[in-house]
Amino acid sequence: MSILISMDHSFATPLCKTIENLDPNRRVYIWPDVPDLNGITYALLWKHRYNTLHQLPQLELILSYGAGVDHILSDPDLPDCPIVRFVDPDLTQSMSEYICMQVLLHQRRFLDLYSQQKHKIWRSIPQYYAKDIRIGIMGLGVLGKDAALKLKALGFHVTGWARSRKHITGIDCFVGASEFDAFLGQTDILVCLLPLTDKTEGLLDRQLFQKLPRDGPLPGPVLINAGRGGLHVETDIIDALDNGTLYAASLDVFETEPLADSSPLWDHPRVIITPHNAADTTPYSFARYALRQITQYERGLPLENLVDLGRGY
Ligand code: NDP
Ligand code: OXD
Repeated sequence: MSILISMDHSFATPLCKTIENLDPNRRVYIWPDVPDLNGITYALLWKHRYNTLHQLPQLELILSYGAGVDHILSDPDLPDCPIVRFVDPDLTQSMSEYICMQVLLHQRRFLDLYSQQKHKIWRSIPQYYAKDIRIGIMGLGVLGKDAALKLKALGFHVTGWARSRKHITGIDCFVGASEFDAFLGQTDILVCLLPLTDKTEGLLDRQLFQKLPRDGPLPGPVLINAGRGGLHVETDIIDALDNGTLYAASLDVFETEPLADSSPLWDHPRVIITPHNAADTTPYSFARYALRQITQYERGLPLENLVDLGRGY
């Protein structure tokens, strides 16, 4: 009943130590240093090396070190076993902090104010009340719902969009393709917290940006993407920023990570870039979570946060 950790060593080493401290009887190995591949029952994965999992004939359970599982599901050699993704209150709080921070920066026109500061310009820029800014959140799962409620508490007008109907007090919820345009049509700041699946890939493109209204209080629509880079089309974002279809963007995730030095996004005056760390998993919180899931599994109890392979998230 040994555990394999397959991810970058900067995460794997502290994770391994933490699991060993929490459960000294558990054997834990870091790929590829595994003496007996037949003894591995559990795999903890983050961007693992593809086409290696078939070497683990006794593998029974996969745990994703992240909330997103696209990095696992795109392995062409995925074994037929349950996959549990990471859900954690601290991760959720971190994401909501990031989303609220980005929304507030754009609501208060921080990019323009900071640009003025760099040129020693003392000039008032119009400020608008939160209640007059419409935030639309794509994805009302664990992260999207929490961000929606926190933005609502800050006073924003918040709507959300998901695959299935949601009932969240104070949030107008839209569902599916049939209500997508109505949702976009009343969104000044678009926040994306969707998973990357075959249905969501490339969704944030020029056609979508053109559906965002231009009559809000801000100089134009704003995009905040903290889901996955595969959800957006970077050339379309740059064009939309340059031709005024979008006013500004905050991006935590990119088509290719790390973002290439040559990307024009780096130097764009109305883009805020963060290096995919809106909400980081910590080895301590993940070790506790993984051991809890494994213990439940060994006791025959239900696993939490199982991935639906059909839906892809
Ligand atoms: P959940 O699975 O809890 O929520 C996903 C939401 O997206 C659900 O509301 C789901 O709808 C909706 N959704 C999925 N597919 C569609 C679709 N085709 N059309 C409309 N809605 C859809 O995930 P989390 O909230 O926990 O995480 C979301 C994503 O955030 C992760 O997959 C990951 O990619 C990203 N992430 C990024 C981090 C970062 O640091 N940048 C950190 C953590 C996560 P329904 O509720 O109806 O199923
Ligand atoms: C995640 C992430 O999916 O950090 O948890 O991107």
